[in-house]
Amino acid sequence: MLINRKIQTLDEFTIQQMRDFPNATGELSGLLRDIGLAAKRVHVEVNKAGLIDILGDAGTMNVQGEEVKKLDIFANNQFMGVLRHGISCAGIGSEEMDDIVVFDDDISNQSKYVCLFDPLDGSSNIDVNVSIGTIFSVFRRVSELGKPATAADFLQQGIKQVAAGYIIYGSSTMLVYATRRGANGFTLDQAVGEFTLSHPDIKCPEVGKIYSVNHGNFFQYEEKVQRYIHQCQKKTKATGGPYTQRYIGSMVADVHRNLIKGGIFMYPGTTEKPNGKLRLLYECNPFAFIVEIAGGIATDGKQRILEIQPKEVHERTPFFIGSKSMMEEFEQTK
Ligand code: AHM
Repeated sequence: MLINRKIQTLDEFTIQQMRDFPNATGELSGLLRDIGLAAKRVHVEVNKAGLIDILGDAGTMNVQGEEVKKLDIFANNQFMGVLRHGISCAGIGSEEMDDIVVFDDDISNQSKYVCLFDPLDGSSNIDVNVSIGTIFSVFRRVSELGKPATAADFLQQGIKQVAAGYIIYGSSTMLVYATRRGANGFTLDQAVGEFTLSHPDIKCPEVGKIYSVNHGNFFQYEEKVQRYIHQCQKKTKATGGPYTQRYIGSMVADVHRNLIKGGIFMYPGTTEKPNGKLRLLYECNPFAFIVEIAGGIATDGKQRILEIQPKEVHERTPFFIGSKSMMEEFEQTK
């Protein structure tokens, strides 16, 4: 039988990367393998969503006061489960849970990483068969190894992330993750149930033509944002405008598209919600890390997302992210 050695699985890729570091313990590869496993389980359920009665509201509210869908709970339990039973993670924070969960057992207390995740982002799109995603962020603990993880392990600046990634459950299921060495994308080969390297060394195009924002909130945005949106709609030789507007309402899908094709995604503050909707730790930090590694820029409109010192795990921030030249145009808008 012919074996196509051009195909590289997620596990092969992470192990190969690890071999370049003689002191690596393999914990990060293990953690990524665990995340890949949970992602495959969620992929299966997402694909069954129209067939079985897993759709609909679970009848509870999450800590943000939003309706929880059943699939959110399923995804949360899968990611928490694999990380708890793995050997690489000392604790987790989830967008679906009020507080961090410290695993506090002999193996977990020896683990050097903690993980934060949004198990199912864009969940309002589940019922209508639109792409949704999982977002994750990995930090090295600052607390003492051998003891339980602490809140300080989770409340680190985004710049300290060791790895960050997302899974998009779309026309195909893809896992993209970045470390300081680069951003790489893996597509799930459903025939064999493996994530395989399909998008090596992702670079965000420096110039893009897509802008993504919720236009319904236009009159609630600050004037600078309104002026920039108008700028995006103008015909100019310098920028190649007008740009194309695309907004799915699933950040994973919106930012993924802009990362691959070039573009800017904005979730600004509004008069009603000055800090916007998106969570710094669960949504913005991981994407800021991935997009910066791929050559793009991410800010809250004033400062780099990755330099914000978080005060609490559920805090929100305005979010602007995308291609370098478009982000610079936005920053220069008066
Ligand atoms: P959700 O997971 O409760 O659906 O909320 C997160 C999503 C993001 O994926 C998306 O960018 C944003 O909410 C869209 O919000 P809006 O409908 O206000 O534009």
